[in-house]
Amino acid sequence: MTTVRVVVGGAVFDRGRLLAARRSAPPELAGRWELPGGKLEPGESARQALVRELREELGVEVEPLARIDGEWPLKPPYVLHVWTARLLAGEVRPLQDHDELRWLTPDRVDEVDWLEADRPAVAAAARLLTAG
Ligand code: DCM
Repeated sequence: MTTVRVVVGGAVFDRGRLLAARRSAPPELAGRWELPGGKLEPGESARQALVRELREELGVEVEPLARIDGEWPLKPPYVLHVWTARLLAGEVRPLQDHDELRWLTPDRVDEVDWLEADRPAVAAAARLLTAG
């Protein structure tokens, strides 16, 4: 029996915009856009993993806010969970795994080529931003 393993992605909000990150690796995902994040390590909560991953990948501190309902399949045994998060301090920089970052207003989230798994959560995040 295989237990699913969680990858946590962050819908990072700042001043009414959503952060999109373009992957630089692996080759089959490079150039596609995602909600940045990564795999939970043993003993870690989703909130802890998100804080750690965004510190490593983007050099910023975030505060996870709430989970977006749903769970989306990735390459087995992984599933994607998404949390909204607020930028606490600093400027995002692509330190690891990404080669471009973009802040998108909710009416413009469709302008980048999101990984399939991320699309429902991106749409939900855009609705949250629009609702204010
Ligand atoms: N992944 C994804 N969407 C995200 C984060 C990750 O589809 N927002 C996928 C890409 C990889 C896997 O999850 O196949 C593991 O991600 P990573 O390589 O960043 O640990």
